[in-house]
Amino acid sequence: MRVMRLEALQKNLKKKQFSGYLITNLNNIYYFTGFQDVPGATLALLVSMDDPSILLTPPLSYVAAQEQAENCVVQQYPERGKYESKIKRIVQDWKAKVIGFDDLSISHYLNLTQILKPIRFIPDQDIIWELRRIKNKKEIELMKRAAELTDLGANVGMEAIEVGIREYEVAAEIEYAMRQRGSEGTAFETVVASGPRSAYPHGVSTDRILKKGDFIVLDLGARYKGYRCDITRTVVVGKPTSNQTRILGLLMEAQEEAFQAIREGVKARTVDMVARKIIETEGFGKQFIHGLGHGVGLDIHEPPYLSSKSVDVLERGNVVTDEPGIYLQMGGARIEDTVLVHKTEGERLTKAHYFEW
Ligand SMILES: [Mn+2]
Repeated sequence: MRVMRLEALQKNLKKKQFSGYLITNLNNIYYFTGFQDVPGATLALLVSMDDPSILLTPPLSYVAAQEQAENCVVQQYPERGKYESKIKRIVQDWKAKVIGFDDLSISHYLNLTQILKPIRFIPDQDIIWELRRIKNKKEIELMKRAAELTDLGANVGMEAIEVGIREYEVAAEIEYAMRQRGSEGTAFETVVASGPRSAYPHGVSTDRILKKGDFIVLDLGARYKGYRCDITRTVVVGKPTSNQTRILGLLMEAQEEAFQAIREGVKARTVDMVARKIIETEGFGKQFIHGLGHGVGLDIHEPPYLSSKSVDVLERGNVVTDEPGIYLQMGGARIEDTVLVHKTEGERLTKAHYFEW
């Protein structure tokens, strides 16, 4: 399976007339080799047209990479300063003119350009996203497991909510429950945003104490074998006001209508527009301050993007979020599910119930 990915990448390189490609993004390295290193590790996967690919690792990662990485030869660089000179030696063997890359830091880019003159380094991530945005059967299985763990976290979070406890206590309950069943940490920083803080779309969690009448936005996700998931539920502590009921009802309608529009071949911006129109008609257009959704996979935000400016078209095997939100001074609300795109419909991977009010 991963061999096929590498071959597909090489085909794309040929089309774009690159002599080779330099991968440093750890999720991309995992995607092509099956080897997942710790965040912050400095690795490089060098993919050429003809020679076997080479995975370059620091000594700390070398043994694990040798055991786990498929479809490549693993080599180590002895110390931090030797990383670029090792890349230089490999690339010179390719007799390359133009090399594509996914994610070089500016300093690595400048150094490599300098020491490998006249070879040109060209950033091109599309070449990889073209592959990664379509999930295969195995990836979908992993994402469904991540979704089950995410649902569990959402349910535990909703049940934990009560007057008098702090946001971080709810976050801790959510994360413990997911981790205890096999989530690798979280897909992203857990959001428990209450009262006025619910107006921050990425409000993480603080020591604020939950009060009666607060909107509470729970935005969370699990991670399983590298694959992430994303869910948001908004609940009210105690009895909601008619205004809160109205906003939550409107979001549910917008989210459901957009969900019904999801299928292969539909423009991502059309799906965004379906939800946006419903919210605009009720006068909250200006308070829906972000795009409707984003792709999810090894990254929590990845192509395709569902927004009014997106040029993406949905394809079978995309996994995207559907998450309209309304953010008012008094507090905000958002409802989100992660959805798998099929030929004629979408499939909600997250299924945690909506709070009843
Ligand atoms: Mn999201």
